Amino acid sequence: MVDYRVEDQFAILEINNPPVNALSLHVREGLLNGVLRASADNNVKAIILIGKGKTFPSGADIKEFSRPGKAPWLPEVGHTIESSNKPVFSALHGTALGGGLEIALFSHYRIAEKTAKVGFPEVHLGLLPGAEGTIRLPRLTGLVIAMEMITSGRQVSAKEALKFGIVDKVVEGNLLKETKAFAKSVLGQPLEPRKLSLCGVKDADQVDKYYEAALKELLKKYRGVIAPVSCLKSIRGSAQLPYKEAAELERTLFSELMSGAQSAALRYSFFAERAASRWNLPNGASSANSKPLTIKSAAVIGAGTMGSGIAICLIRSGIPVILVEQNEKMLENALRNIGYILQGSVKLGRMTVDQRSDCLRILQGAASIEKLKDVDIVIEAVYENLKLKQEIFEKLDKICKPTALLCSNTSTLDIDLIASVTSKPDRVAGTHFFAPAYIMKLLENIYGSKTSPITVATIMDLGKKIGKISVLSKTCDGFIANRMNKIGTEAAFLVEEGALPHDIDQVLEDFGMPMGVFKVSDLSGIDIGWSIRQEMAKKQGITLTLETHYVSGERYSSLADRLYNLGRLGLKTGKGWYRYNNASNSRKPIIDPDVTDMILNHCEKLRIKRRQISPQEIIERCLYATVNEGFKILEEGVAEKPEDIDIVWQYGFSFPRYRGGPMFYASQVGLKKVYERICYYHESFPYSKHWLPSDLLKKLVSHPNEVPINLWMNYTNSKL
Ligand code: 3H9
Repeated sequence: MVDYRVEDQFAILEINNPPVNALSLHVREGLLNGVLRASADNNVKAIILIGKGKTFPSGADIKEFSRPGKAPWLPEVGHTIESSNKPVFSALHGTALGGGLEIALFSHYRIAEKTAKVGFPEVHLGLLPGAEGTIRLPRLTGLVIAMEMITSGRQVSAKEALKFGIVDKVVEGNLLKETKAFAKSVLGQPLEPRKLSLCGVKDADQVDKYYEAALKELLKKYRGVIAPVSCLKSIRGSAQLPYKEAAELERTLFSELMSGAQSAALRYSFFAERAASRWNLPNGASSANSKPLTIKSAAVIGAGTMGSGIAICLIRSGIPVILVEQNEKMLENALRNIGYILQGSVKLGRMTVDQRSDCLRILQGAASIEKLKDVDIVIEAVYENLKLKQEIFEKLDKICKPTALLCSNTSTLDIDLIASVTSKPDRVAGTHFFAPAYIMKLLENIYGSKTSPITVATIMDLGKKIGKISVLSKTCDGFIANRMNKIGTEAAFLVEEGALPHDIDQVLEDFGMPMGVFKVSDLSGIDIGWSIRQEMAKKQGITLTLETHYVSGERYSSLADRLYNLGRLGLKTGKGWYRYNNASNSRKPIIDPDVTDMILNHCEKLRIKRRQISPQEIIERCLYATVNEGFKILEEGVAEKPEDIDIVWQYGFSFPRYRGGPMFYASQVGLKKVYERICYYHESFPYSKHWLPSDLLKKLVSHPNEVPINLWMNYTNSKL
C-alpha cells in the first residue's frame, strides 16, 4: 500500500491504494513505518510522499468510519512526519483532499503539480478535518481563507493554493523529478520554522470578528446543518488556544460529528450517489456487463419549458440538437429564450461568451419531425397525454434510423404503452427530467418490459455526460419520484382535519425541506394539479365536485379544486394557498385569512370536525406515507435499492441531504416504529390505500434476517 524505495538519497514513499489512495489502515501503517525507517537511514537526506496513479490521497477511507477503527490514527502518522529529523516533502497531484491534505500539512514542504487541487471536503460528509486540518490551515492561510475553505469544502487549484500559502511551489512536467529539484534547493535549511505546530495564527487577534461574521453567513446558508458551525468553532480554537488544546478541541468536535445522525446520513449519501449509477435488470444485464452507444446527435420534440431545458442540457455538453416544434412562433420564442438562459450563465460566470456561441451553433430548430432521420436519440417532451405521445412515437418509428433511441420525458405514463406503437420497443425508454431541466440534477431513467440493456446503458451514460445524477426506475404509474410522493395528498387531508397550510409548510421547512408543499404548489400552479385530477376523473368516468370526498372508495380532498374555482392559481395570479404582492413583484408568500375562511367553510360543509394537529403528526403523515410507498416500490422492483429512492428525493425534490432521503430517514427513526405508526394510520384512515402497510416493510421488521442487508442497512444507526 506504501512502496518504499531510496533514489538519489531521497526516500520515496509512494502511496498505492487505488482508486483514490484513501488513507486506509495499511496506508497509515505504511506511511508511519516508512517515515521511521527513512529517518533512521543515514543514506537518506529527505523524504518524499507521493501518490501512485491518478492522485495524492483524497482523504481518509470513508468506509472505515462505519467500522471500529484501528491505530495508527492519522494525527499520530502526521506527528511522526512532522517530527522527522529529515525534511519531508509532499508531492501533490490529482485531488489532495481531507486527510490527504492534512498529511501534506504535517510535511515540511508541499509541491503541487499544475493541475492539482487541494481542499477539505469533510463538511460534505458532516465532519470537520479531524487530523488537525482546522488547526494547521489557518497557520498557513490566515483565518478568513481557512474559514471559507473548510466550511464550504471548496477545492482550490494549485495556483490558488500557492497564492494562499498552502503550497510552496507549483510545477509542471515530472512531479517527482521537480520535487527532488526543489528539495535540493532547500536541503540544509532549519526545519523548525517549517513545523506548523510551532507556528502561530497570524491574525489570531481578529478571530472573534471573523468568527461572528462567518457564523452569521453559515446560519443563513446552511439552516439546520451542524458540521459547518463545528468547523468554525474548531478554527476559532486554533486561534484562541495553545496548539495542543486546540487539537484536543478539534478531536472532541470531530467525534461528536462522527457519532451524530447527520454525518451518518451524509456519508451514506456519498456512497448512495455512486451506487445509484450502478444498475441491474431482472434479466441479468447490468451496468457492469452492458456497453452504452455513443450519442453524437439528438433531437428534442416540444419547445415548451421542459423541451427547451432538455435541449440546453444537451448542447451544453456538446451534443448537437434539433429542437422540433410545430408552432413556429413558439419555436422562435424557445430558441430566443435558450439564448437568454445561456446569457444568464455567462453573467453568472458559469460559461464564457465563446462557450455560449458554441452551444447556440449546434442548436437548430425544425417545424417537423421529418428532419430527424439521422439523429442518435430523440427525447419527446410534449404535453402529458398518452394518445399524443403514441402518435409521435408511431411517426418516429418510421422516420428515425433503426438504431436511434426513442425516449419520452413523461413523468407518469407507462413506457410499455408508449413503446407498444413502435416496431422496436427495445429502443424505447423514459428520460424524465425535472424542472427546470437545465438546473435540476436528477435524471430519472425508465425501462419498460422490452427496453434493451444497450438502451438502458446509453441513457444512464448520457445522464452522466450531461452532468446529471441518473437513477433507473422500472416503468409503473409515476415511476419512483411521482408515485412515491404522498406529501401533497396527506398535507391536504391534514388541512381538512385541523392544520393550516402555513403550519404544514413551517414543519416541513423546519425538517429541512427548502420549501413547504403549499408554497411549491403555488409556485408550480394550482391549475397543474387540477388538470391531472380532471384527467384522472375523466378516465374513471367520474365528475368531480367541490363536495367530492371519496373517489372510487379512496379519500379525496377538493380543497385545491376550490382554489382553482376561485381563480387562485398560485404565484402567477398573485393568489393561491398564499397571497403575493404582485405590484412589488414579490414572490414572498403572505398568509391569507381568506384561505383560512375557505378551509373552515369547506370543513363545515363536509362536516369534518377539526382538531389540534401536532408537528410530529404532520411529519409522520407526510413522510411515513411516502416511505410506505417507497417500500412497495422496492417490493415490486420498480427501484432496485433504497439508495436509488433516496437519491431521487435528494436531487428531484431537494430532500435534505443531511437526512439521507426518506428511506434512510425511516431507518434512523427505526423501521419498527415507522411500521407501527403506518399500521396505526392505516387503522385510522382505511380509505387511503397508501396507508396499507408494505409487505416488505412488515417482513423487514418481523424477519430481518431474511432480507438481504445492503449498503443502506449498513449505515442505519438505529437498525430495527
Ligand atoms: C477525512 O479525510 C477525514 C480526516 O480529515 C480526518 C480523519 C481522522 N474513502 O467519486 P469517484 C471511492 S474524510 C473511500 O467516483 P471521481 C468512491 O466510493 C474524507 N472510498 O471518483 C468510488 O468507489 P466506487 C475526505 C472513496 O474521480 C471510487 O472511490 N475526503 C473515497 O469522480 C471513485 O470515486 C473526501 O471527502 C474515500 N475517501 O472523484 C473525498 N473517495 O467506484 C471524497 C472516493 O466503488 N471523494 N472513494 O463507487 C471525492 O470527493 C471523489 O471521490 C474524488 C474523485 C474527487 C476524490
